[in-house]
Amino acid sequence: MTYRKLCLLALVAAGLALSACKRDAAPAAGPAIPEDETADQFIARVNDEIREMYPELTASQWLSSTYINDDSQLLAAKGNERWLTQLNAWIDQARRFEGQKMSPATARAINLLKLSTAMPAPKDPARLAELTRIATKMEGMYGSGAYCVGEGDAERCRQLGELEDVLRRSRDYDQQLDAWRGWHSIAQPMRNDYVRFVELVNEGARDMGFADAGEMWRSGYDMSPAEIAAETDRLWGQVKPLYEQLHCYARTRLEAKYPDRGSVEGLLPAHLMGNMWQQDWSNLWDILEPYPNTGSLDVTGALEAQHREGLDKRLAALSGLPEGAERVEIERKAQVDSATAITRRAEDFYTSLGMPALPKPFWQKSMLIKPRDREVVCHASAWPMDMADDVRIKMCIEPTEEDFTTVYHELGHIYYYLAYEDQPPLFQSGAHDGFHEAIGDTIVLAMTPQYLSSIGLVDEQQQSQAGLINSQMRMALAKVAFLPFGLMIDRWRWGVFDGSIAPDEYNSAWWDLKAQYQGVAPATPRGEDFFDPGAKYHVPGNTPYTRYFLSHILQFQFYRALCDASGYDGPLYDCSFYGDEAAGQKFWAMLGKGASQPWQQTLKELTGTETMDASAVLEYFAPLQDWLEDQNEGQACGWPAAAPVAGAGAGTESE
Ligand code: X8Z
Ligand code: ZN
Repeated sequence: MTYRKLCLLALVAAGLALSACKRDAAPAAGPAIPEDETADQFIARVNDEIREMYPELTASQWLSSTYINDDSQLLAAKGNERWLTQLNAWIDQARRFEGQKMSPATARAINLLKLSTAMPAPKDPARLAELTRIATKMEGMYGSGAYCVGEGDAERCRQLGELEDVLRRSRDYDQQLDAWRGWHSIAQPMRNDYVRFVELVNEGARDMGFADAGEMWRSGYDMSPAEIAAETDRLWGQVKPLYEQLHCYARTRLEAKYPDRGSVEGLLPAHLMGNMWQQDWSNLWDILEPYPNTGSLDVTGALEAQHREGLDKRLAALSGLPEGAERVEIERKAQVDSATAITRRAEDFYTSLGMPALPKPFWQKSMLIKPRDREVVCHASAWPMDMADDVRIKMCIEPTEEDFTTVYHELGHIYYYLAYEDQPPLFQSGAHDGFHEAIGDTIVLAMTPQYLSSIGLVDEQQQSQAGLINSQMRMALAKVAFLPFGLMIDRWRWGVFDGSIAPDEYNSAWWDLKAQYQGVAPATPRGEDFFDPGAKYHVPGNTPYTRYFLSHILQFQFYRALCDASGYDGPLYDCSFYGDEAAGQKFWAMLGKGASQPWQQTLKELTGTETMDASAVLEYFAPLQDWLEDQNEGQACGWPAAAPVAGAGAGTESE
């Protein structure tokens, strides 16, 4: 597997650490290297060594993400240190073969080896160790971050989940602002660490022959770094008009809901979008639903009702109502029941396509709910622990639509791992990282209102224009709203890595990009005493983000191809291939290829084309786009491209 890809699963976050296979040998010197080995033999040896080291690495990472404390962090940092040292040694050894004849598969594997971490480490051992300590520390700070108010006995602390609940449910302007600012305060102390982190990964990238870490990230796409950057611009150009219509519609509705403060000089106020990062606007359904009372699509309401029913059943089975610790115990059990039922439901979609049931270790070892007694990184991830059947997810599942679809997303990663487990380790990753992110989301697109009603989550749907627009809006709030966010995070990091964004401009550049791409602004000043990028998991977790932008284009291409494979012949948005084994076989065949060939070839085998293309996105949302254009008629759509001065950059207000 390429470790880079694992990050999507959280490991990359820490830079994927492998432990040394010989405990008592200094990994840099390592076991004796056969002097006369060929390039093919070298890659075979590296693959063997990875297989052997891997479980120890993932175990230390899993432990530190599911039980954050000083000890687990020490072990995770050390594990990473050993792995990155070993990786540097392998990359050094590979230099012997430069310019030599070798099989295309071996050349590909050597290239993947060089790109296998998102956290290139300096050769200098002290600075390498410093890097792994900082990375582990930042992820721990994010996982255990809490916003506290009051003092002494009156102190009340809330973590991300509770603060997100406020944005999800409250429509009180000030409560939302307080929750949004509260969460962002946890990132302020990360700023200096992040500055140092950037220096260290850049040194590592340069040691490997790249200009900087951003160029290294852009080198993993079977095309030049400049070409993939241009591809993302091209794809954004295709979907931008659709996003602008959605933005315009949302702004009009927000301005009506919050008179005089529903927008910030034409931009959407960051704290009012129902989501901490404004990447998914689904929670604003109450404000943005096009046709209220037209067949309910309230999946969260249905999941909550199922959860309450489960709890009531457990309580009814007891004699008398439990109190105190006993009551808490019952509530925990009901929470596990609900999370397990959601995960079983997602598994059922995959098995309906002919894919295997999830292996036993998945059910024994996954973390499905937030533990009460320790700090964990709640951000969802999927883990291949041993390159075989020990696959797990780590989530803090709540009965909400967002978590429901995230479980389907995570199982996409899990089924990818299972499908490519027979590939050599260096090919055990996605065709590119956007592919890995797109698998589960392709399934989410197939979760049509008809599918949701077939599993009892929404009422039977009447066919009508209003119902169609409602269901398109539901999908657009998740998928279209995401697109500019998927792009701007790495626009910021590419700039940070190449030095065009200096440390004393981190926050202002962040809000300029938020304004430019998303048309979003903070309602109160966010000067350089803040470090708002650090409040998004993937920044302290060091997970590249362009993958999600690409995934949000690719998943529509995959979806269209699988609909075609199932023999479907209607409007794209109405297709569900649930239960279709022909579609399943085609999908599984693609997953099984892993990274063994250029992604263009893999894409061609599934979709018939070698290019990423947003035409399927536009085809899918054509009815909504027409409707939005109608709704927005007469409005001055669009927004100023820079952050308003009052909103970002200039202010120095602190909390
Ligand atoms: O991080 C994730 C997944 C794990 S790979 C939960 N996602 C991005 C995010 O939450 O920011 C999925 C969509 C975008
Ligand atoms: Zn993912």
